[in-house]
Amino acid sequence: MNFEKTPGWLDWYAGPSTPHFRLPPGSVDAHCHVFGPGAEFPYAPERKYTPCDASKAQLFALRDHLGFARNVVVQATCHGADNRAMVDALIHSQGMARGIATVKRTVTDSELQQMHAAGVRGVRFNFVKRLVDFTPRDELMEIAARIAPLGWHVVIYFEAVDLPELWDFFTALPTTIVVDHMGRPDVTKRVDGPEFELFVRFMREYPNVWSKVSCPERLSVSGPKALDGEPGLHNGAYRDVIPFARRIVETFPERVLWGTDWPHPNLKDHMPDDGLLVDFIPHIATTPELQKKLLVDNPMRLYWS
Ligand code: 0GY
Repeated sequence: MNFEKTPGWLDWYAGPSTPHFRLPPGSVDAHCHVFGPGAEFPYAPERKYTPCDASKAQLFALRDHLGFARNVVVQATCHGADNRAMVDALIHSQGMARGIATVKRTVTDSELQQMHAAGVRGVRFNFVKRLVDFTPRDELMEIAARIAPLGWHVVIYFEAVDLPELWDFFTALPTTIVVDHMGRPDVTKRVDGPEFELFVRFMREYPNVWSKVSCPERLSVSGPKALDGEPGLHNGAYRDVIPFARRIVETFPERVLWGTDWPHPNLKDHMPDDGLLVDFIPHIATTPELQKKLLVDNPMRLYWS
């Protein structure tokens, strides 16, 4: 089947630079996706965008190029609840990838068991309205109760303004919770203002809540340009995101994860060079101890123990 990507959609960056920052041995890219290829794994009819293809082989080549050892492949909304492309990537990873699935309440126990055997360790609940249709909360709670006995967790994706309304649902979930991209803070607001304070409170009061401190390219308003106007992360690119990510890394060093978000769905202004994104890490995790927790110890504990 042939798919035309959504107009305005940028392709992922071919030929990423070699990072200057040397990742600690055994580092995990804990948030990335595979897209299709559409001819082999068709995109879901209910999808809100059609991506460019991004295969498992291309993901594994990027992993090796950047110096990561492992991946956590997160089911993207363009594949709906058809997890075949993600599971296929896990099966061909020689144990070096884990997965996060999207399931409906109709999923059978044997399907969950098969996904577990392939390396799936969680489900994703997406509340970003431009990406998915509404799913009733009781349906999601039922799914959470089904996956909890497997030792899986729930990954949640939402916008900061929606946290108050989602609070009661999130805090009732029976599993570990992993928040994508720090709950998408509005980085034009203060890092100690009420909106981000609520997110910090969420993590402080609920020790089962973890956060990915990923996606500066998605959250930034100052953008990829460094202070001297050149693209590059050594001199101020995505600088408006740094205080937010650093605060979370330093306050909750045992409950943070990092990922490239390759192949970067829905980016229309610029496509980041993944090598330069890796060079962003020491700006938000500023010591070797914090870097090892973020990139190795925490993801290994959550996904491989
Ligand atoms: C991300 C972010 C986005 C998309 C998805 O599953 C998806 O389609 O997660 C986004 O558009 O912000 O983490 O990949």
